[in-house]
Amino acid sequence: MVAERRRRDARTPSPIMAKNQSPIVAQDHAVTIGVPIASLSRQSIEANHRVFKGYQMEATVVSTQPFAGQKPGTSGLRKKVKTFQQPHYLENFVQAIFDTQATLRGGTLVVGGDGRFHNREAIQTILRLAAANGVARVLVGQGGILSTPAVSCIIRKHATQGGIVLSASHNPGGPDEDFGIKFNVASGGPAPESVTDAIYQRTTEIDRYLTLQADALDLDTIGDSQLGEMRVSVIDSVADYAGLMESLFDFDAIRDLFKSASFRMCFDAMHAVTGPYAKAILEDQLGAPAGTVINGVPLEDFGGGHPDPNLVHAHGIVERTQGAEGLDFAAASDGDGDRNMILGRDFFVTPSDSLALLAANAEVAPGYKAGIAGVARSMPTSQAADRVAEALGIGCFETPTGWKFFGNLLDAGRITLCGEESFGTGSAHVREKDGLWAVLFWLNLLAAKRQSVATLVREHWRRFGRNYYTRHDYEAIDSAAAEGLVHHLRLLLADLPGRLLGDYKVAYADDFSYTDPVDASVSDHQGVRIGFEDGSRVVMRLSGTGTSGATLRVYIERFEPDPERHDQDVQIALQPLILIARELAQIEARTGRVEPDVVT
Ligand code: G16
Repeated sequence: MVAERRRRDARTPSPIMAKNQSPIVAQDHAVTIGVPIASLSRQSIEANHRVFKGYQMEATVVSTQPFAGQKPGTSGLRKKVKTFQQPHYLENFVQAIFDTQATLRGGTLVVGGDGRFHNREAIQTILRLAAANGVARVLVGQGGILSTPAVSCIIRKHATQGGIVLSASHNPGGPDEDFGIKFNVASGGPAPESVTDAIYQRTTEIDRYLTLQADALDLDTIGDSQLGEMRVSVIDSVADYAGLMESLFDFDAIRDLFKSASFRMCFDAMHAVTGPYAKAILEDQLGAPAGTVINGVPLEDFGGGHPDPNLVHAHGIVERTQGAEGLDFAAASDGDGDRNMILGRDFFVTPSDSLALLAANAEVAPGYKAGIAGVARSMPTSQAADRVAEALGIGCFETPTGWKFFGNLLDAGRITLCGEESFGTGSAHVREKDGLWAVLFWLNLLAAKRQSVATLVREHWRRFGRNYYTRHDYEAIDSAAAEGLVHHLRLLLADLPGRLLGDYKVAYADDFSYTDPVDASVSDHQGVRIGFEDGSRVVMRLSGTGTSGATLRVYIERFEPDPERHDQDVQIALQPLILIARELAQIEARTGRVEPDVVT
């Protein structure tokens, strides 16, 4: 692959030169290009063929070839760092974004990431491509840091044409670990499938990208600079987001909660992106004691940890909530700040219950005082929120896994709150799930009710019943074996309804298909659902976010209306259904795995 520069006729005045400027003479090293120019439209060549800032800074056309497998998964393109470090790999994907998203030319783009290894290099690459592709302005988080919900917030607040988030979310970081890139559209939400499909399609045929030869820009100093014709504004990573949070929650009530000596909490930022946000909001604005935020400095390798806020990877704070001296409240967020885990003393709130509880109590927060229009949950998320929606008489939607599927419902005002079992909760305030938002909502709730986390949840169960729920993950299994397992399940589906599996009679069995109620788009094959007559469910699907082999997720749920039976151990309460799932899918025979790697 050859990177060469096109010769520009130096006598042609630059379209951006001030009237009195003398023509700028092309530097000698602007040489003839040897790339398939025929693949570029004349317009796009001319549009990118400029002289900037008193010296030659032309768009360079670099010839390239498609890489296989640049199809975005559940949430963007996630691969090993080493894959992204291959020459042209990131450039191809980013160019595919510019080639398919016409509004970015002349528009404004937000760029930032979770600070993981390769974040800064990737941002510099994106800036050069953005300038060469005619983007007018880029807003970059200071130090390259922006959480996923902050990107969504900034896109919306500044009415930009989109944003690029660099993150592999909860996956580990470092030279041998994971990296990722995701494009968000002008609503602030993850690109819908029509957009990711177009980007992917473009990556399969791409043969050139446009870039600038330019030194790396300073990303650490807030302020504006110029890259060719493009303005680069390094912005405070936290300010816009913090302002939005203050508009939604009762900060005075939360301040009072922190003043009460009996309330003790801890927030684990897992050395990922939420550290600066949590420190600014919880400690500086809300007066939580210094040290409330732990692991608050974003590190390129997350301190060697796995920035996934669940009982396994965030066990440090789980321990701090245990026993009579345990903390009253603890929470954690993930790599890019969109996930959350909520804990009380000796108590773990499942993400499914958290969504249901927030929906049932939304009016405690000023931003939701007027009530909520509806709720949505991803298909594998427990049906706890459905019961709240029914009681409130509001709409309830079941969508495929992936935050992008909530976008249309939020935009159309059909829902206000939404959530996923994968530690994601959010609302119409942005178009991403939002870890710190969920923590603040819980703090607002605790401040309003002055009850413990455990009491709040138990009272909720008493009122609505308890949906026992667990997820079993079998990670990095052989991809062919995983596909075979899913195929096997699909073949079983037609014969399952009416059959008795253990004590459970199958009411329905299908491969979930979703028709978007707003734009009627259809998404098929979103996971195998087996529903039983008592409302219990077994769901199985392959993860769309892993980077090694395949991950089989098994989701199990059982409804228990009787408050006398709300205190069972979750795994024991669900044991019969767990065994049914294993047997039905032939998990051991097909994957060689006896037990799951992660149980949440
Ligand atoms: C992403 C998506 C979520 C999804 C989660 C797990 O979260 O945004 O919608 O629930 O992955 O997906 P899967 O089960 O396919 O692995 P994140 O936090 O990784 O961006």
